[in-house]
Amino acid sequence: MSLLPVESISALSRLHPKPAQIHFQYGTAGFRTIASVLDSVLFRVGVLAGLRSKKLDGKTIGVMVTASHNPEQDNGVKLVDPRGEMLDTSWEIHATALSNAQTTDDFIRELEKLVQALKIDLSKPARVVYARDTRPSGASLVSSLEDGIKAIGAEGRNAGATRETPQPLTIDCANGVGAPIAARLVEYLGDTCLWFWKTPLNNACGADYVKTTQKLPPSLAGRLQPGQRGCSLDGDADRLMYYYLDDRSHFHMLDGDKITALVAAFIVELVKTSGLDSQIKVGVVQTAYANGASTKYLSERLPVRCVSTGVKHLHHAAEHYNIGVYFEANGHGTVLFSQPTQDILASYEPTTPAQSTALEHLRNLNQLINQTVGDALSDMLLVEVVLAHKAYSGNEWDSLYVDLPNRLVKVVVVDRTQFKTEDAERQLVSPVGLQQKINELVRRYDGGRSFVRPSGTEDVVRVYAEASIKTQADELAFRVAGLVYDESGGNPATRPKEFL
Ligand code: 16G
Ligand code: MG
Repeated sequence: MSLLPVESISALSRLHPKPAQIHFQYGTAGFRTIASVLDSVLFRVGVLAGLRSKKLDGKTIGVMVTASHNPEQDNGVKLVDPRGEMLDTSWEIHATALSNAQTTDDFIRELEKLVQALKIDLSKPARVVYARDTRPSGASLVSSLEDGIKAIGAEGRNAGATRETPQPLTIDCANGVGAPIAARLVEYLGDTCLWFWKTPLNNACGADYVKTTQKLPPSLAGRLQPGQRGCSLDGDADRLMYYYLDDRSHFHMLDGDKITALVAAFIVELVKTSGLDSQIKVGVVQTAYANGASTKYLSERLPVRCVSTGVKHLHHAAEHYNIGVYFEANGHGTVLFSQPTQDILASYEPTTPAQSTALEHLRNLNQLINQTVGDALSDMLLVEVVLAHKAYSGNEWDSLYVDLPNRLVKVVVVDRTQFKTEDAERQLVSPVGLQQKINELVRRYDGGRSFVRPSGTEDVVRVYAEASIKTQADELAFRVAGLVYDESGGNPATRPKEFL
């Protein structure tokens, strides 16, 4: 059986002497008092957290450095058990005893008593995760805690360390109906976290510009800084496209598929953490335009249905899930909570603090999301909430999956009504025989996928193609476009030359 690492504990403990005359008490929410006397307590809590983790076979123990609503000059520390609940009350007395040992030798004697009494196997691993609030005293108290974690040989992880100050978000409202509302929103949120930029209505700006050109609206050039994220709404504020500039100022688009992946994965996680996963099933609805990589990413996590293009089809299908997440790649979409699900959320009684937090987040999302119709500003707030919770930058969000190269081509045909589809627009049934030819072509491309459908808003037929490399996706799209053109009786003399 291993022994206490007495040497390292002694050496480090001497750096954190207990102030004389002060009696500490592990109370309702841990130790809490004026921050200037807490140094030794933090060190000793670090050691104790390591022992508690060993006692629980290496399960992770949490330590939170905070004095909640108390004045700024106060601080405190509390221990959290592996499932997120408060420290087992039978250990509070050990915490109090250790914190009051007068000298380093007394402290070590107390530790030895504790190890013996509780039969702690010191050869077990120990893991401690910790964080602090924003009090000025927090940083130095955390470093005392880290000394304690080190002294007992536990593995420590600072869960608050990587959180950077959130970058402001730039919103391009295409100067449409979202613009005056976004301007009001900025009044509430302050311009450090939200900027709003005016541009001529739908002129080289807005969600459609971003999706079709895959470029930053020129009016935002020089305003969006590397690492910063922005978003564009369309004129009637029912489409949302996100994007960011990487460190080298390269533009990256985060479309409706990326929004689905971000939001659906977050909701699934909350449902699971809240303990409601046997009662609430989350599902996703997409169209054939969803990037194949997004469909793969999502299908590995939850049920995914494909329906015909158009919000009405997606919305209707999403109503069949307990929580249905739908976004078209072009940025239309929302999340729907069924009535029975809303009832469950309202009445469910969580049994641990972690369940309770997750439940609260679900209830808040249910309030935040506009479930009547895809509403770009409400969707934007939803995305911001998830990014803040996950502490994701644009780059981290983008890395959930890597888009397959793709190409969308329009074909002007004599009569687009001769094009008829089935299987959520993925198969052409008319003109007869054309689907067969497309299938033969697709088979020749690695990772190839292509479908053809008549547009519902323009007098054209749309061709979509994907392949594992960009030049192949382009070539496949143009070849399918060529088949469509020829099949529809297009004049060979006016056949676009890129339709190979
Ligand atoms: C409309 C639809 C949109 C669809 C698009 C397809 C609504 C509110 N909008 O904008 O959902 O993606 O048409 O256009 O339903 P297309 O048929 O020309 O490809
Ligand atoms: Mg619109």
